Amino acid sequence: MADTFDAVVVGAGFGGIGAAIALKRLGLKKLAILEREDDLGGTWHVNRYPGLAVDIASVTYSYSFEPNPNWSRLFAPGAELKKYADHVADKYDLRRHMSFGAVVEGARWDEATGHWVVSVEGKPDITAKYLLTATGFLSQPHRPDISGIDDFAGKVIHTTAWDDTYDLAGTKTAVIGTGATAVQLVPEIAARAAELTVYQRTPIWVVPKVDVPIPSVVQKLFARVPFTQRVARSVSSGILEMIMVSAVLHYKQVKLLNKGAAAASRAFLRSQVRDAALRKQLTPDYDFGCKRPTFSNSYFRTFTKKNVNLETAPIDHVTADGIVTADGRKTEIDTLVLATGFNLWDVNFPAVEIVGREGRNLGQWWRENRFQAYEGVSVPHFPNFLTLASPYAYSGLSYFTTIETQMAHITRLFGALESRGADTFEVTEAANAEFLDRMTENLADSVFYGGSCQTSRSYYFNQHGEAAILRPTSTRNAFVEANRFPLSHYTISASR
Ligand code: NA7
Repeated sequence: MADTFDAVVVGAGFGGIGAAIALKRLGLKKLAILEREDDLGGTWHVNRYPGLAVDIASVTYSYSFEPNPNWSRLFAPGAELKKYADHVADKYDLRRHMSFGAVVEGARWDEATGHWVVSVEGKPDITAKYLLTATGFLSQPHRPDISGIDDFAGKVIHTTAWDDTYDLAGTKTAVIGTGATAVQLVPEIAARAAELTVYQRTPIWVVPKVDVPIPSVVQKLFARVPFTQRVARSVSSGILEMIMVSAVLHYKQVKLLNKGAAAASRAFLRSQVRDAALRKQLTPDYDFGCKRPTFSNSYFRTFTKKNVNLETAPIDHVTADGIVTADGRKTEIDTLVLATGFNLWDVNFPAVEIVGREGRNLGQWWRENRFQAYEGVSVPHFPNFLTLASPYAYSGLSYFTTIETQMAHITRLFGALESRGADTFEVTEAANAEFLDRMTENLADSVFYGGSCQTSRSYYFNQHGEAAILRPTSTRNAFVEANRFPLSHYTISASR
């Protein structure tokens, strides 16, 4: 067996980086950050498709304790996020803890030694006192199981494996999928390809993106007077809290807000598309927020271009040179772009096999019972384990809200271990059950249950029909609980 670590963090994206910063601040020194890709940055390293950008304003989509005055736009392009991840990893001296190409196969709690044993493909097992998985929500690409797809003779690209060397100019391209990725990518492909056909199964709500370059005078102001950037963050977060949290999770209380967002999207569509039939095809028949809403100024308008065709007939099969829809029509293509998103509920909760106390297998247990995690981070029967991509962990506001509440949780919990001279924690069954009950009760107020989501095919819903990703509370509540949860919710002990 190789080295023993204080903690193993799985994943070197923003979640893993945040967790590692929290652990280092707590004084844990022997850290191993294991990353399956060949560099850090998570989704911002993997995704490189044209048009990639944040759709949460950058002042909000970043660590509050590490503001970046240099964002070039209100909504930074993807490459700047990767650069920011590099900067933060370097500043907090995390790179030396990172191993790339380290594919974690699984981890098992060893009761006898009070350690996690982590198996990494092709390497000796490593052990650690604590295990934190920061494997992200959208990290297992979904390749659609469409008949004939493997026989396609042209170029196939999944959006998570963009081929920078492939020239789209003059191509006859098809894009399958109309999620947030397609909303960014479709206008870019339309500008290059000779013909573009977009296969839409479910339309998506799109609202305008108030995006402008950030002038250098503002960048300088942010750098010299950080307070000004904090104000900008508060304003942007406040607006997002209304659109992404209140309108969705507090639907019952503020239905008007939700209906207003849908009306704004419809009006925006009217302003971009004159053709009523096309507008109808692009208009969702489910409520705003059932599926993650998106932001774009160019997506709708793209479908009015001569070289772009929206196809809403279901795909029947793919041939060597085209796509045939259920009504027997064939569109000839030479390039097939799969903007088909990610598989969350079958393979990503958890992303690697986790076996806890008395052989409890987390994935199996979640599927046979309900998906659950106390405060979105811990699970009974899994001592010294924090699962950061968990049910009810995701703040609707920004992934960084999720990360920073989790950092606060880590800090409070490990602080308690330290002050009690303890080294082992496990959330109690009672605290976990109370949290799950409360989340379930809160969800009754959300658009997921109060609105009409049946036709949305949203990844927010799992195989049990539960919308078990978003934490159905305000962002403020998430922070308050992360900083003040009763320590009695954990069993805290010393192993020897
Ligand atoms: P999403 O939002 O999961 O979108 C995937 C899209 O692909 C969606 O429109 C799907 O249609 C479509 N899809 C998937 N499989 C098929 C098949 N078999 N046939 C036709 N269409 C299919 O992923 P994204 O990458 O766009 O966005 C992910 C997140 O990244 C986003 O929410 C932001 O948080 C950032 P469906 O809706 O299932 O009918």
